[in-house]
Amino acid sequence: MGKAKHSKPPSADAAVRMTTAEATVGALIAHGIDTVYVLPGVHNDPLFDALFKAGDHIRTVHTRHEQGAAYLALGAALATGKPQVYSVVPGPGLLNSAAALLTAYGMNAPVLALIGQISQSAIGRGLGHLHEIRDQAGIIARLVDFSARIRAPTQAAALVAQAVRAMATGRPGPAVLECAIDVWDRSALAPAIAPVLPQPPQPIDEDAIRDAAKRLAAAKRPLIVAGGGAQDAATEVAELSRLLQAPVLGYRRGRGVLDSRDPLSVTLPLGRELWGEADVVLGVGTRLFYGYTHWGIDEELAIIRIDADPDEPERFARPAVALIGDAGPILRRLIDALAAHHRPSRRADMEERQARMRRRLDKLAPQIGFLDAIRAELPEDGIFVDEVTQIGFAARLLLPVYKPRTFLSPGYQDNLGWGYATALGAQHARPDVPVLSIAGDGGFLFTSNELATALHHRIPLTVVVFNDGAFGNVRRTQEEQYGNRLIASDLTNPDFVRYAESFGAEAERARSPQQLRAALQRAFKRRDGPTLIEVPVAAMPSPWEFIHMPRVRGIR
Ligand SMILES: Cc1ncc(C[n+]2csc(CCOP(=O)(O)OP(=O)(O)O)c2C)c(N)n1
Ligand SMILES: [Mg+2]
Repeated sequence: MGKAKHSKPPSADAAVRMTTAEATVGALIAHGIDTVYVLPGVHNDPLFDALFKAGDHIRTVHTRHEQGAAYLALGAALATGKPQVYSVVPGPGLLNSAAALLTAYGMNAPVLALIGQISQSAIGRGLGHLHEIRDQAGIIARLVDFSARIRAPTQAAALVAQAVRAMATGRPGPAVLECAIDVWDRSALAPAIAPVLPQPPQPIDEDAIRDAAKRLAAAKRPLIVAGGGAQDAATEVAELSRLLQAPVLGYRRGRGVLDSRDPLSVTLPLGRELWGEADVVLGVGTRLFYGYTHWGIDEELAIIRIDADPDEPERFARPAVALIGDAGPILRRLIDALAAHHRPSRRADMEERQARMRRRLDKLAPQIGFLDAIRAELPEDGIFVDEVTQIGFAARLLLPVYKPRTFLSPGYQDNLGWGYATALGAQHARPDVPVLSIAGDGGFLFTSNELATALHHRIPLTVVVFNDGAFGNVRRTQEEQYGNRLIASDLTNPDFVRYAESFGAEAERARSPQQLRAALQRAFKRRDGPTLIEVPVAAMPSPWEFIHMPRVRGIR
């Protein structure tokens, strides 16, 4: 798109004269960053010029709102597991992107934000410069664990390297680099290639491995709980689960760690039932939030935690054993220590339990009909992007998920409206597989303006909008718990098909699961642009009895 096609990659030779912006872009490229999701503005003009000059070595994808830029980066990070970058102007640009940054923090997603600043000498003086915001660095420091301001060209490469390393060290998560409007184009002799900092070594606590292995070997009813931190340790989780015949509970961010077709793979509410019976729970990359806060623990239950964040295991209560570091290598050590272990198959028992629970969940029949249509058409490695909507809540419980990183769910922020733009980023970063975004009529309009981005950058994302004419979740609560005093929950919607078509997208309406299947078939064949499918729906049965469930064991 008008970019220089033959500019050279930054050379590995000695220092050359370059601007802060050029050094930053060179460092991003050296760290394997191939895309920057952006919304430009005067504070960052030199950065954009450096991106232009970098030619094909880095793509620039501009969105229609800063929240879109940040969500696209988040979606790309979640779909690939690799660091992703977005850039926006300071003040309102930063704040517009902040909900996505907050979500990236909650999901431990490696999203690097490059945020502009007013001129270096004016920062903190309250003079009223364009986009000035009081204590921007302080606001940022509340949102992410690693942040810094680039104050000179010679600092740029090293700070990018530090930010990228910080995003992958300990608890992973987002990072922010600020740079002042007058620093971006300051030039100096700077190292041409940023040093990629090695990850610090992660020694594994062998005593803790022995202790954990002993407890797991002796456990009569072990349960594994997998969270977002287990997504890259799926092979090891599956192996350990097989060895111990231990069910694996994955909900929201833990879906897809163990293939749903394995009878040991469970979601809620079966996970709660198993939690109630367990004598040892192994939490892998999860806060164990539901277990600790809803279902309860007692003296018969020993908890073993594997977590990248050394502070995490003791947040609720001290576990029996804590193993700190990457889940994969730690699980591998546990598997080695348990190699001689053999247990009778739990298949028959688990199949019986799954069938029994499924009969209860059949109460969600309208949602299941649509989920079945989706699963039938979305390929095994296709990516499903969840939303805070009835089909999403049901998907977390019921959609079969076959592979890690194919079910993207917003974690504990559960922020309405994240879905469409996040899915766009996932689809942009993974053009090789279809990505399906679902949304309610409420959530979709939060980022539906990014349909223009999908068209502009030819991102072949499919979205299904389930339209009940309401913030349905809120309305149902008002009906059931507040004497039907309905307030602020009815919606006036556009004609979604004509709306999407007006952007140039393909769009159609599907009125049944059968029609949805046929529409999805057509949509997934299209690889040159976006599709919207509107599904008009009635109010749906509540999923909450399967999500917020009472205590199953003792007082904490
Ligand atoms: C950022 C944010 N704002 C508000 C909410 C509260 N909230 C949860 S569900 C919901 C309504 C969702 O409506 P819609 O997207 O149409 O889905 P439906 O429940 O109708 O299927 C709202 C407002 C939220 N979770 N996140
Ligand atoms: Mg709705």
